[in-house]
Amino acid sequence: MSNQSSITLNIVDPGTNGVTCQSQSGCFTPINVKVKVGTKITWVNKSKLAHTIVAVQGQDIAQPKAASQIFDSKKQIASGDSFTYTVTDAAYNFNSDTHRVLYYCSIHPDMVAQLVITK
Ligand SMILES: [Cu+2]
Repeated sequence: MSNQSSITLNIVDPGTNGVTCQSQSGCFTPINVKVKVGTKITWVNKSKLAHTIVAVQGQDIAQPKAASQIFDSKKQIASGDSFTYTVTDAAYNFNSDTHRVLYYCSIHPDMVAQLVITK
């Protein structure tokens, strides 16, 4: 997947594929994706609820704090809508030891997923 120039990730309702928004592994599907700098990511909201997509400071998923300078959908993504972000060097360097960026939904903070960024 890391060599694709664009990928699509889905946001799905609880129960689909056995996942649930009540757990940290819910809704963002897949929850762990390897991407290269320059890859265009499109998240498609296939769930019935509106969500946001916001990068998280550091690796603390228990009390996620927004890192809006990395990426932030800013507004709610309604059911059927999508949000697009192209992976930057800033994201690659954000957690310089791991090159991982966590992100979450600020409306449902248990929705957490991860990008593993390569060059
Ligand atoms: Cu949400």
